Amino acid sequence: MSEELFKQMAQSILDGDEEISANLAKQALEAGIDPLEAITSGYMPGVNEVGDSFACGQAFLPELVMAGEAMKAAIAVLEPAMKAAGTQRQILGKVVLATVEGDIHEIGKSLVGTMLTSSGFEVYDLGVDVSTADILAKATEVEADIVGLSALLTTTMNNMQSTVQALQSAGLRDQVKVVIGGAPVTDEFARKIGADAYAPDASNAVRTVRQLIG
Ligand code: B1M
Repeated sequence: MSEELFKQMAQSILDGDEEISANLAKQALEAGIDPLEAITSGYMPGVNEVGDSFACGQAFLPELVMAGEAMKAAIAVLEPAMKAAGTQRQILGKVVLATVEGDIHEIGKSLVGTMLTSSGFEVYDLGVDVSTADILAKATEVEADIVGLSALLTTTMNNMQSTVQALQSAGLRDQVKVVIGGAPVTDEFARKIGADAYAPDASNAVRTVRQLIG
């Protein structure tokens, strides 16, 4: 049954249909399907297919926008269940999270934020297109344990390095660990720019942050 639902979820993203994607998310919750599983096995294949079609010129910006909106509508339904699943009451650490400057992709970053919140972290989500100066200011203000950076564009991933350097120059690098992620980012890139870790997806981000905080 979930296989059929997952196919319909992917199709709702391909069709850019917010109403159907949200309804399918409700059906998944009613059927007791894990919300993260619904995102990963249901909606993500759809969003990846739209991305691939866009890359080879078979889909255009409006389709990309509609797919993003349909994905957000589904996540809005699933999010409360993800947060409720977190039973942790004690704050495990403070995370300042942002999509780097020049980049407005928010869905993956927000998903990482939701998962971290539901796992017991205090998350300061600064949003998208956030400058290095703003990230540094917030990390200093809240005495962050972790700075989490997301980038979806090959052109903006380099802005992650300036944050690592700014933390270094401010003398905070020993206190604050940097975790990076997003489609074009790799483990090798994380090492190259001096970040502490790379996480390929939201659940790995939680695991990685837990390990870094010890
Ligand atoms: Co854009 N876009 N987009 N887009 N978009 C991509 C990224 C692209 C790969 C599509 C393609 O060509 N195949 C391509 C980038 C190519 C490249 O650089 N190599 C691209 C492009 C080119 C663009 C524009 C330049 C298009 C244009 O204007 N001509 C433009 C850029 C605007 C800008 O940022 N300045 C643009 C705009 C948009 C929309 C606004 C229309 C929309 C975003 C809507 C929104 O976020 N509100 C959009 C969308 C939807 C996509 C795709 C289709 C889907 C992204 C997404 O939301 N995925 C994307 C293609 C693709 O990814 N296959 C594409 C779902 C999300 C849950 O996954 O974000 O990967 P993701 O997050 C994952 C992991 O990566 C990881 O965990 C998440 C959950 O598992 N992760 C982290 C993410 N951040 C993390 C941080 C961590 C750890 C893990 O630690 C802190």
